[in-house]
Amino acid sequence: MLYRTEYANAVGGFDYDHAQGELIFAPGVQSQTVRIGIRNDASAEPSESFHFVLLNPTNAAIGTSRVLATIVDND
Ligand SMILES: [Ca+2]
Ligand SMILES: [Ca+2]
Repeated sequence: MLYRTEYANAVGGFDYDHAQGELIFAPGVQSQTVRIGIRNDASAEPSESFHFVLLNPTNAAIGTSRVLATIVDND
């Protein structure tokens, strides 16, 4: 299946590294890890969020295809 990040109020390429790709699950494998880079800045701001989206499963069903990831401000 494919994955990608989508903007919410955080901006890909500015607040985090936009990511997309393909996940291939071997038989019996139920989880994988995708690392999304977070970009630091010096602005005091509200927490910012982006979506992590799964799509186009083949021979499988997706339970939850979209989740919201929140970047907690550190300034
Ligand atoms: Ca920011
Ligand atoms: Ca900040």
